[in-house]
Amino acid sequence: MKIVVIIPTYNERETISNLIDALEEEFKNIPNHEMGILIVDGNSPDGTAEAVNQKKGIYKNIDLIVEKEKRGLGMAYITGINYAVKDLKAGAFIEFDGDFQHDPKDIKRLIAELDNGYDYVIGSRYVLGGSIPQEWAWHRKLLSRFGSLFIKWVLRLPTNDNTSGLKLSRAEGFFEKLPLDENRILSRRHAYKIHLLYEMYRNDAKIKEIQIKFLERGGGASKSSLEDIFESLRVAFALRFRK
Ligand SMILES: Nc1nc2c(ncn2[C@@H]2O[C@H](COP(=O)(O)OP(=O)(O)O)[C@@H](O)[C@H]2O)c(=O)[nH]1
Ligand SMILES: [Mg+2]
Repeated sequence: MKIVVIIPTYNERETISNLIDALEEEFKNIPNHEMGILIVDGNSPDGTAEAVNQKKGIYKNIDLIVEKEKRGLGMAYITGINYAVKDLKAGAFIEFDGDFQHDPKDIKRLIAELDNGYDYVIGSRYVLGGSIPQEWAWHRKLLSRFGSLFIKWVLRLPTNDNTSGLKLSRAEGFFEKLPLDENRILSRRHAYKIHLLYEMYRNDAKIKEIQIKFLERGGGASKSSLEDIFESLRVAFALRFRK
């Protein structure tokens, strides 16, 4: 199957080249699938796209979309998912961060569960063996843990990590059912994740959570903010109480 790793970037020049090298190395351990990388860059002023273009000269399985401007994480993924499935003919796609917080070695573990028949594989920080960065301040750890629990409770979800950014989705049978345009997605930013998770669940995807260690950033700075926490609550309630 063709599987595309989608990576949104905004000012990730410090990490993106090493990340691409690490992913390409890992792909060698996945001989039964055709692997590709799709970077969706929000027109980063730091030259992230140039760094990606250099790697495009070395590896033949990299695509790059440069958006007109930074439009939010959700919009970057929507652009990437549509391109991966419609243009690159991906049978599955993986959401993956561009800052090394996700471990390239987890890719083959996600794919192993796809091969086992699962439709939606979540890299989970909140199942046995999973973790968040030790360096995080206590209030950040608490917010992340209770945020996931709260979303689980509001939406009656079976899953434990409901804001994880690392996941694999099977396209066939699900792509057409997902709200993958700016008029239907309930958040253009980080909270888009909750909406897609909920739709996969509602559409009876076979879901599997596998433990991951969420790492500290490899460099650069986070783009998420307090606003994203409020948006997550808004999206959860909007889904719960929609007609
Ligand atoms: N294209 C694009 N990428 C983004 C945007 N916001 C965040 N990203 C990228 O998405 C990934 C996850 O974002 P990050 O800020 O690390 O979120 P955090 O891990 O929740 O703090 C990183 O690779 C970011 O560079 C955006 O608005 N547009
Ligand atoms: Mg990050």
